[in-house]
Amino acid sequence: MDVIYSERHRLRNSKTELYAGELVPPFECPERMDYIRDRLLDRGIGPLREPEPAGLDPVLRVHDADFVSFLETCWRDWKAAGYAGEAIATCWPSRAMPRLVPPREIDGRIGYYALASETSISEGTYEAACVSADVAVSAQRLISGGKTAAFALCRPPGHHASTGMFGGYCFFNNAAIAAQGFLDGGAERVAILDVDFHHGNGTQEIFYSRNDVLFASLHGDPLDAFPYYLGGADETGSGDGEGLTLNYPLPPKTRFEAWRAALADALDRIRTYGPDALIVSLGVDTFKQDPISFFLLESADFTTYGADIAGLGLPTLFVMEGGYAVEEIGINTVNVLEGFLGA
Ligand code: SP5
Ligand code: ZN
Repeated sequence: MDVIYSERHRLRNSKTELYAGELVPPFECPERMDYIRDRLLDRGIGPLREPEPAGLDPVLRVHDADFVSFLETCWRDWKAAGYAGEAIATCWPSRAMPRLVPPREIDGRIGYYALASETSISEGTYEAACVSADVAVSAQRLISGGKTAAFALCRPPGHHASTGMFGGYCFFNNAAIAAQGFLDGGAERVAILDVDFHHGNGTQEIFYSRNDVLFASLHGDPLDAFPYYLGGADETGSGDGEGLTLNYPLPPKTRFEAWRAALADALDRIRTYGPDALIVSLGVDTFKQDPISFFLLESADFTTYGADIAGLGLPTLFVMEGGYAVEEIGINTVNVLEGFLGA
């Protein structure tokens, strides 16, 4: 399976994450990619190819221009304000003050565009986010050109990023950009299956009222897990998109048997929808030892569900999302691909 990868993900090298009331080294760190790349090479999955620069056009098909421009200038403006640390949002338009006008001042601007405060912006963040989008677009174009599968080894991840918000370690929604790329390349319908532990709130928001993309997500119940304020089973899409958003919130300590039953339902719904291509938002933070999640999948389970996904028989683009038990992230990610290839 072709893998698209760029070393330039290292440009995303934030030193701080606001976690448990402290600034700690981010869970979403460059070393994650080293474990995955090394495991791909060990298992002979490849070749690894560099992305082609695609420019901002594919990004702007999904994201608001003012949001993209905020990400481009955030770090410069933060430094210009004379602040010592990385850029962190501390104030938002919340329920009681929903004035949706982007402020001029940088603290107000970053809060306007942030969905959470754990994700610091620092030197190189925007550039890395652009390369990550390029990785997704290059992999999508391989499949549009006739390949049956590809792995976009994206970093930073994307599924929490909505049309105009970053957070949850995400800036541009790589899976959504790829989905739009398939449609712009002639596909009529695309399905996105999000198996990351966290709900893909950004992807859901982007396609919520559209009938050309089905979005299905298995995740920790938002009453118990980040991103908390989206991802309920009662969110099913609106307007033309009614019935095309499918959420499977699952409780703490969910084991593979229950998780796999939800996956089987999602796969049935995707089969019925009849998409031209499938995108898998591939987070492996469902692993039992993930430091910030609460499902109990074992390494062998990843192989099993990779084969389940292959059962759809669709052209399939895997897009890397989360997964933070860094020692095992390579094994679990590659197990999904091997399960898929071996089925
Ligand atoms: C792409 C992705 O997986 N993003 C995840 C972002 C999660 N950020 C918030 C982490 C908060 C962790 N809280 C854990 C509580 C454990 N008791
Ligand atoms: Zn996640």
